[in-house]
Amino acid sequence: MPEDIMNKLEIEKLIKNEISKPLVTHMYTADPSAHVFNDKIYIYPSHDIDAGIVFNDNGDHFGMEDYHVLSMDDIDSEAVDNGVALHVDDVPWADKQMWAPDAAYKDGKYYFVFPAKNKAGIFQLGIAISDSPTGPFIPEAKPIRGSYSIDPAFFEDEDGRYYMYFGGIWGGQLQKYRNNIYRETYQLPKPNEPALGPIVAKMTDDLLEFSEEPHEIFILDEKGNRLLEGDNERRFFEGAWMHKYDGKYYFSYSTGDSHYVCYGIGDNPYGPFHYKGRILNPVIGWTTHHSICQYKGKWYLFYHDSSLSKGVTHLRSVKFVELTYDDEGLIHTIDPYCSEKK
Ligand code: FUB
Repeated sequence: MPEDIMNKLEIEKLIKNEISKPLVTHMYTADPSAHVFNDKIYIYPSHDIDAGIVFNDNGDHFGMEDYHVLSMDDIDSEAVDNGVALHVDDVPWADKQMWAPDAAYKDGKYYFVFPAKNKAGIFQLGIAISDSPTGPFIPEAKPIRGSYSIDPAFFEDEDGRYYMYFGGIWGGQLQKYRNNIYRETYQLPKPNEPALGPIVAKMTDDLLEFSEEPHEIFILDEKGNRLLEGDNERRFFEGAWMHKYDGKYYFSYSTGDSHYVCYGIGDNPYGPFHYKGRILNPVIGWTTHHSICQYKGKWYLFYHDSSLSKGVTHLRSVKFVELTYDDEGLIHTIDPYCSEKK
């Protein structure tokens, strides 16, 4: 729901019916990646600021400079801001735009992963490590070799293997790559051509590198064909997330310019994933971004909207709501401004 088609009155009306409140209100937060570590909930969000850059389709107005980790002792506890966990000035290779991050735990260490533009203006993904889930995180000197684009998300499978999902089109630069190679001349496919898929790679045991060439993921329609670029209410745009439910792999993502969070189901971490529907209807603001996590036997959707800033696209707030499945394992669509589930 772009800013320009929503007036202030419409925004106020939606806010009155919002199904959840911002987790914190003393700063703007977005792109929440939620995890349970040591029975507590940790949320790894972007830290939105007003960098004074006007809205454009390249996302230059998302000029974030640092990260804070939020934590909650229980699902109904207040969220605590644990201060600056990583700043762009401390990352030798990064120049600007600290976008949607994630984190994973392995062998006593916490691995924070984040995208940022390097000095040449190209997005890459970096890792930073800490003994604590809240940081501060010490960044590696270089980005992950062979990494590109935005929105990295870790996934630990039940066999203990870790994967990383990433990618985003438009400002996320994924359209500039084919088979992991960058070319300035590469563009988005035509509307009647298959859309670009998100990317996945298995990680090395130390979680610092890809252990294989990254693969493109295919999301298929009901006939088994790849979703087309012109199918912008269903095709992948950015914000990849993976979770497992009842033995199946659920790949979820944002459709960007049509503002949905959607998902597909597959039999393994590489897909293909069969498109199943919408998880979240459009929120106030242009972007939508989510994560899904299980806590004490229930599932939760973490997401953001621009309610606190009354619709300012780049000033968002992290929220959460319970997520439920039907008997077939399909996710009930959530309307963020009406508590009734469909
Ligand atoms: O926060 C900057 C960008 O906006 C993220 O990387 C995207 O997923 C979108 O939420």
